[in-house]
Amino acid sequence: MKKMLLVLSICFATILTMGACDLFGGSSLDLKWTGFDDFEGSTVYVVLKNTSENELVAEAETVIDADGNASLSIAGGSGGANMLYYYVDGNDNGVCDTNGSDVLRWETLSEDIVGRSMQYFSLTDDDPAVADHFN
Ligand SMILES: [Ca+2]
Repeated sequence: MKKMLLVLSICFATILTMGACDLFGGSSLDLKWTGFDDFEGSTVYVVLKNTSENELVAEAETVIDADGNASLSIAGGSGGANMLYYYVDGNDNGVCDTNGSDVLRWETLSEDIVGRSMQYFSLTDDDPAVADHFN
């Protein structure tokens, strides 16, 4: 009987673990940005939230390189669709500003996505509501 309970416990724990790894197909989410030539050396701050529960899944940051590119890899978490919010701290003050100095964007991510490449063109596509997720 004890052996059977042990086997059931292991099976249950495995199922729970597998469920927790469903996000991004059980791997990681690879994010890439290009076109940030005017923001070399600035930090990109990222928040990933579960869409249905508005829960924080991950926070991360990366720095824009000399070619205007940035990349980041976020490990898998709980399942479900997610929203990616990010801003480029254009004035390097560590605060998400809505005065035109920072780039404020969001992306919708399906639960099975493994990567997203984003191209920056101009500040005109900014969404000031993104600041609500950082400040
Ligand atoms: Ca700023």
